[in-house]
Amino acid sequence: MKIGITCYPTYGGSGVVATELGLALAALGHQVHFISYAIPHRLNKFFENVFFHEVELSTYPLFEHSLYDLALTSKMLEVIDFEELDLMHVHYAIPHAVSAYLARQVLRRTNKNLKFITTLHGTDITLVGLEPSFMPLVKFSIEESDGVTTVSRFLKEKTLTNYNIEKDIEVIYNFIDIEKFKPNQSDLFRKHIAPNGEKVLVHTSNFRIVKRVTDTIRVLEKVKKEVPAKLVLVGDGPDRSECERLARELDIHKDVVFLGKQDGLTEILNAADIFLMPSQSESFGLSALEAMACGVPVVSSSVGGLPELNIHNETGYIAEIGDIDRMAKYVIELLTNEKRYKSFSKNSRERAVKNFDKNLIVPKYVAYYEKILKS
Ligand code: GMT
Repeated sequence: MKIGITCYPTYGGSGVVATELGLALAALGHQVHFISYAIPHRLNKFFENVFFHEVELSTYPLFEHSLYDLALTSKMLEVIDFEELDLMHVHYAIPHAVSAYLARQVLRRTNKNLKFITTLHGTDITLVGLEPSFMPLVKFSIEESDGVTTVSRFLKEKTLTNYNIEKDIEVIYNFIDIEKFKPNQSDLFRKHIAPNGEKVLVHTSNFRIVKRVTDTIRVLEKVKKEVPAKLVLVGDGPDRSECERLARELDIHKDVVFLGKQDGLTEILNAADIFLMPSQSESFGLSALEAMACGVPVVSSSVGGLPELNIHNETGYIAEIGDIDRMAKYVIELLTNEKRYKSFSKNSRERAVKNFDKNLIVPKYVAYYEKILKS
């Protein structure tokens, strides 16, 4: 197949999933054309069957705000025409599904048929999509998509109920490269971060308020009263300054390591004992899956799709949003019970391998593409 993929290229898990999916499809022999305003950051070298088309934004004195949605539509039309795409697969509803819809309508004028599939990832449904100015368009573009997938059962339910939609939605879970994200014995990074044998808690995110990163610092404060521990925070975003401030206020800043944005995630995860995900909203939790694949148990909140990923008392623990005491209690319990820790660590890796391996999930997308193309 010749597939066009549009995603947010530089920010967040939806872009990671879209890029890894495109690369996996290309490795299977499909031709993949990424269409976006910047090159997705995991497309950092030459890959056979992968092409990138940059959406250029024209400036004109009248256009005080950039017309990205329209420029994206035009670029889609150009690529669909020149490259004879079979299908567009857009990730994140706003504005990508709307642009794909527009492209399809334009093509209908010339009797050309284009199918487009929308994958919903999270806040496009649970947060920003609900804003009154976006809601009608999100509903419309979902209803008009030839196929719709969500990354969890939770997100499917939310889509149907929040937008009052009646449509077949396919749940296709996020996936992981289990050969890349795997346990390894190298302890170089751990020695650097925790030179005195402290336990290591890790959190990675884009530091948006919705991630509740400050909770990880409050959890560390409580854990440290029982077990010597460090907290490694990976990523950057709006809430980082508040986190830095809080670590100082609680006088634990020497034990909180802010690494900023990092590419070498597997080394960091392999130095971790526990992964923390205290989010206020999380449709799936891709970074928790990355940790699990490295054999790191997860202590998370109970929101959204997290219980579909992190199984309470098996791969980690789940607590109510903001219940710092309980999260800290769970962390201490795991860090002080070696037998339980080992079994949770093994279960985490096994769950990632059995349920979320790229080689299991990518064929589900291929089968879905074929189904939609035939419909
Ligand atoms: O919806 C978002 O906040 C953006 C999106 C992203 O680009 O990071 O995140 C969502 O998609 C990820 C990949 O499918 C999921 O793993 C995240 O759980 C989800 N984020 C939220 O639901 C907050």
